Amino acid sequence: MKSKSQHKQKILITSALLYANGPMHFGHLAGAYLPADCYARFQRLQGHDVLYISGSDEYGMAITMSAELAGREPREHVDLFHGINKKLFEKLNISFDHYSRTTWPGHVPVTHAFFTDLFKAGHIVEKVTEQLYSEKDKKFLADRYVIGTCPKCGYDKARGDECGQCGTSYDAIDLISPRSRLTDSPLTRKMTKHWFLELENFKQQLLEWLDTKDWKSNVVKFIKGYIEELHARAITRDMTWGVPIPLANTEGKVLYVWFDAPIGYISATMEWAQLKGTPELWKDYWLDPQTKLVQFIGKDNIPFHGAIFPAMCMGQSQPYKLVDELPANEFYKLEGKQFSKSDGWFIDLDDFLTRYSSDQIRYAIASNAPETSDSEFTWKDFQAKNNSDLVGKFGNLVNRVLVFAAQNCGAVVPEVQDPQEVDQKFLSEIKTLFEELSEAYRTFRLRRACQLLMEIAQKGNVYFNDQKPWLAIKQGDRASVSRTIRYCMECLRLLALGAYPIIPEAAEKIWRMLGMKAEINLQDELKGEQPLGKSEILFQKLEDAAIEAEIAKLRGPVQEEEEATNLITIDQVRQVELRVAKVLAAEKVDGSQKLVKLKLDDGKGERTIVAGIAEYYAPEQIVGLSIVVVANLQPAKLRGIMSEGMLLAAKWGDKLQVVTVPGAPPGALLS
Ligand code: B3M
Ligand code: ZN
Repeated sequence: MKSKSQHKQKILITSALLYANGPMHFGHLAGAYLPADCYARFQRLQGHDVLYISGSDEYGMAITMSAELAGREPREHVDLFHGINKKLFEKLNISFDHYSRTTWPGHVPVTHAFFTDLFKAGHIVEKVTEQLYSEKDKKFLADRYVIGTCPKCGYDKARGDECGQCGTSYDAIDLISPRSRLTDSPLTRKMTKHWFLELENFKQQLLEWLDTKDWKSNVVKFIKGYIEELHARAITRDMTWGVPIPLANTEGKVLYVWFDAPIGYISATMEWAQLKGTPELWKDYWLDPQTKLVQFIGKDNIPFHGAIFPAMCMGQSQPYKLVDELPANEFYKLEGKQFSKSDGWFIDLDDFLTRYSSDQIRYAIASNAPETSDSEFTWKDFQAKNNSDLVGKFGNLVNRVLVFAAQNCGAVVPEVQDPQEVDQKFLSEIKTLFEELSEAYRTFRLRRACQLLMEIAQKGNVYFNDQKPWLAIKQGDRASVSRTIRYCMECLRLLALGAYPIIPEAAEKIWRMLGMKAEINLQDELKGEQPLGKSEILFQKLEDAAIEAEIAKLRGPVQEEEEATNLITIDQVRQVELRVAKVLAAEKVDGSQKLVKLKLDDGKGERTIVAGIAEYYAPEQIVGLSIVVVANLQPAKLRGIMSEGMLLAAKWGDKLQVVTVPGAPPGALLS
């Protein structure tokens, strides 16, 4: 992979800063971390001077809301998840040179310097404007505390800062019918003072800069459209968790998280340099036009990386690097739906990694990476990729060659005398594929890289089969055996180097099994007679039963998770009065498919309830049962009948079963 002719380049790689408000999931991994890590590993193999930086995004409402929900102070909350995510990244072999956090003290002065430069140059101005105010909570609500209808696409659950459906980013005040996410109450507009970044000042410069980029066409198009409509945006918020505003009389207000977060890339690099004992070294990356800045993000972060942060940098007195490559990935879903911790639709990575290796998930994601359109994790695909590619092609070649060599070649790398045309042809073919593979990594195409890797492995398998070394052994043709095995080992060496960006653990194992002394990064050549290391199986087959169990689990714990995020107190539980009631009579409600009217004995007298169980129970089946009702529910009229309570029933799939307590007298209290 190392090409001797090219010069050593400084490559600064960043992955979007992950909100420290929950454990990361495959969706994050697929968007901003795995592709960046593969790229970093590839460029290190190329011999470049790579610096790979990321960290936790720890301010803003994504944090305060999630902390509130969990009953923690924001500080405790981010400490917890920063730690959890940092460990997860380690387990997944994401090779950051530094993983920082925006709450480290060194982040404040550089953020202030950004603000002050922009302020002095007249790009930040103070305005008194209308903001969304909640009469109920007696405070201004912005961004994530607000939901409403997207002004662009009409999605009715759009967030206050950007639309989850079409990706447009806007100010909360632009939402149609805004409501509080906390209380669902409608919001009004009220005057308050804020500071605005006059983004239209940078419009021309941004457009000219963008013209020099040959990024994915949809990304360029999106950014262009965004720049065309650039307007001043508030960069301060009415809250206390955040970077203070470096101006007098700004109590109760802080900088908007999207103002400070991208500056976090720079402050993280400063922290890295400080920890290394060379505090000025960050400048070699951020202030040197020779450095190549590559920023990996998910598509929902395009406006800030492709327009707003570049504009912020253009307005600085120091010559900060602008992004050179912006590999923005589409969404990676889970079995067809977006990963969402709050909706309980996710896979616990920590738990996942107790049963599967990081290489297995890295390969599954890379081979199905959301590069040009959304893609998804499915358990079936995970199993298929593991069994057919990692076990069937890749692992199979490694194993058969090394086991054969251990048994028949004295457990060393065979020396070759006079290679034949077929051997040389094989080597040249896999080298060509290997060049293509390098090109795929260079151009951010991990799906293609996985295909090429498997093509190389398959070429190796075919060559081994065709050369039949097991027959040559029987015929006493040692020279042929040595040639075949040596060329297979050359193939394994290339496979290890080629696989290293995606499945580094397996690659390093192959390296050791080949008996290489130096680390894989040094890309040693094989030497004849070099003793092989101990060989081991790289990947295990995943059985159907195990995968079926995983799929079943995905549906199960989802509900548990949902409940866990909405914990209530024992007092709240006690407010609900559950009582046994005996069904005296039941009849279908006229004109309704679903409703049944029940006459009950609740221990004190008779009451009527209307329940949606007609599709599951015939009226006569339910008469005589001792059911459970919520006895203190406010009465409500259903189809003109006053319903005084509701019954409890379990619903799953297309089944429904009413909860009964056989033998309990009417009126008995449940607790
Ligand atoms: N934390 C948004 C997100 O997770 C944000 C990225 C910041 S990058 C400077 O989508
Ligand atoms: Zn929208």
